[in-house]
Amino acid sequence: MSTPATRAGFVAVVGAPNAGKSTLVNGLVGSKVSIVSPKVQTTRMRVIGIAMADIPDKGEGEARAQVVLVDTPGIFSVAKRRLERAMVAAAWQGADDADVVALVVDAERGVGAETKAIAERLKDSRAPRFLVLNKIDLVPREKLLSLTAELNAIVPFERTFMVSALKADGVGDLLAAFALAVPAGPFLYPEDQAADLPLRLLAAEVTREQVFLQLHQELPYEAAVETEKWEDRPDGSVRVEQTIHVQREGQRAIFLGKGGARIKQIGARARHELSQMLERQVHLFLHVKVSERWADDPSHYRSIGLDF
Ligand code: GDP
Ligand code: K
Ligand code: MG
Repeated sequence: MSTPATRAGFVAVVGAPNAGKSTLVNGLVGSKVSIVSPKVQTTRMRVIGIAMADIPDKGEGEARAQVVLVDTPGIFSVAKRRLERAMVAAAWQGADDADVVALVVDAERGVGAETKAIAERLKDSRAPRFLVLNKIDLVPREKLLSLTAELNAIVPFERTFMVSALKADGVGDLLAAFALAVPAGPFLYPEDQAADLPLRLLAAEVTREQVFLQLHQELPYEAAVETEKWEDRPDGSVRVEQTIHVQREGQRAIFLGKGGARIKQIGARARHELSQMLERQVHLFLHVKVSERWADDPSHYRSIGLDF
């Protein structure tokens, strides 16, 4: 027996608030990943779920696909200041870098201002566009057809899917289509990490946010946070170990602060934020490490979700 072929890629999930994106991602991933929305908007794409699919592979047996679902933080910001505008531009760049962009629309609500604005912007996207009409359990079929026409008049979609994320209706077909739309190639994330990867990345972002808040302009752009261990404990709590990578010994001293006061403060705030988001007790351990060349190796950006 030969090893099955593999496929892997990114699907950007975009759509107005409450369209059902999180519900859909949970359905695609198949297990309940806590999808939370941190305030931080520093990344261009954020992994929100990883779905694995078995698909027929051009008559030659089965292929396994890893579909990495990302959102693009910042797309909704009303960009007034230069930095905000830059972040929104970067968010859209993230959508363009994906292998597929899926626009999720609440079919009961129809095309509101936000959906319209996103659809307009998708005109410039190089990635293939999939339209996902969600909440079909709430609307008659005729409405779905007119909605499809209305959206396709704004920007042509390659494919249209009608699903109920809540009732898991049509979600399997959508996953199979994503799986066939991502390129052939090796998995992007180790399978044994795939389940908690979004949580690892989230935890890294939460700590990074505290670094930004507490160190102000001092140096944080050069620092990166990596979640190295994620351990679910039998009592329902989680033990998280993270490394803050800095580039010089002097930076390490700034992070630690007098008698370690600063790192303790960063850790305490990050732990608090994270346990609120996850709704469970968190034990957080932070290490500060001088990794001079760490920031030069692009594979590290992927591992921490900074950029792709
Ligand atoms: P997001 O803001 O796009 O992530 O949307 P959420 O996934 O948080 O969903 C917003 C609301 O719509 C929640 O109350 C969901 O339960 C509900 N919802 C999502 N999908 C469906 C669906 O297929 N049918 C119905 N009836 N409700 C849905
Ligand atoms: K929501
Ligand atoms: Mg959501």
